[in-house]
Amino acid sequence: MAEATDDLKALETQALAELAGCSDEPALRAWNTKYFGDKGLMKAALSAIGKVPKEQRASYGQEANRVKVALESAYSAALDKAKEESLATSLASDKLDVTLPGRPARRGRLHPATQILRDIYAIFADLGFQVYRTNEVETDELNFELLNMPEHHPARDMWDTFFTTTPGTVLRTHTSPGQIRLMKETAPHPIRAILPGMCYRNEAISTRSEIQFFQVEGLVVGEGVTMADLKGTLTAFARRMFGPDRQLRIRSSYFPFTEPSIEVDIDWPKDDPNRDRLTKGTGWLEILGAGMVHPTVLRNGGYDPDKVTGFAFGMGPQRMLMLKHAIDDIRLFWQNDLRFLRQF
Ligand code: FA5
Repeated sequence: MAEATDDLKALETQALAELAGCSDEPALRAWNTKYFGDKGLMKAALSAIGKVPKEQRASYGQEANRVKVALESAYSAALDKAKEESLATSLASDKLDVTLPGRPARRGRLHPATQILRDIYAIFADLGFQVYRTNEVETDELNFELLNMPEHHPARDMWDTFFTTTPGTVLRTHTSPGQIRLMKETAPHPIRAILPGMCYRNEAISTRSEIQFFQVEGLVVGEGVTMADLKGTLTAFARRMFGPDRQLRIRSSYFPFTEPSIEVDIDWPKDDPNRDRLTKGTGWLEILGAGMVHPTVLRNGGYDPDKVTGFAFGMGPQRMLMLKHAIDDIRLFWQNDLRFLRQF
């Protein structure tokens, strides 16, 4: 009998010593498995009662139970203590200083090309123009033919074109094909609208020209619309966009879909050192082409050129931004350089 309970006491002493050596929760749980798991030492000691001589069984059982309860309560006390300690450690390391000033949230902003488009919409809205959007992938018929440029017309060379893999389809080289779409939709009623959108040209990239750029087309159709209305509209627009001190220059020009045709330049700020380079020494930068809508184009749009007249223009918002802020390279717009974009 003395031998059997001695084993139990030795087991208790060993288990308690090991328990005292457990420094954290995982170690404690490993200890618990060692003594109380399915093949645990304490379990084995309890089931060993069958091998103890009959007369010693009662006291062995009592002693085994005492050791079991003692170990269980020592384990649960040690586990509680370890949990408390780990909570205290994490509270100490995660502490929050509510007096620290907050980090300012980074605010997004509109891309300068979007900003100028919105300025343009606002100015033309005040002049009574609606906004009309049309396709970026256009048919050859709308991009050229119905604009008075039949196949092989030499003026097609004015627009270096990206063709798509679908025959007869191009990336629009200008917003003018939208004129035909809008006229066909509206005829015989009057029109006063702007048509903004991205255009694509297969041309050499330079400080003033990109292969992808915005245009804003304007179209006015109605009875008695004259060149004076065109000049008045463009002058009113330029005054509001660039201020009363900037000069506007109107030159005669040629477009197959307008007759007569003009181009409009704005003077580059005189104190800017890049003036000569960007204006090829002239002091002026072209911002738009315009003219009176050609009778053939009016007819293609469903109007009777004997009854109505119209004017149209196509402007380059990015060129205008360059003028407004003396930006010396149009390529900056699509490079996504935050140092450039954050200035707007
Ligand atoms: C045209 O595209 C005509 N469709 C404009 C027009 C409309 C004339 C209606 C008459 C009636 P042009 O190729 O000149 O014309 O382009 C018009 C404007 O778009 C230019 O003044 C310029 O501001 C801008 N632009 C043209 N090409 C580029 C380019 N590669 N990069 C940036 N802006 C450009």
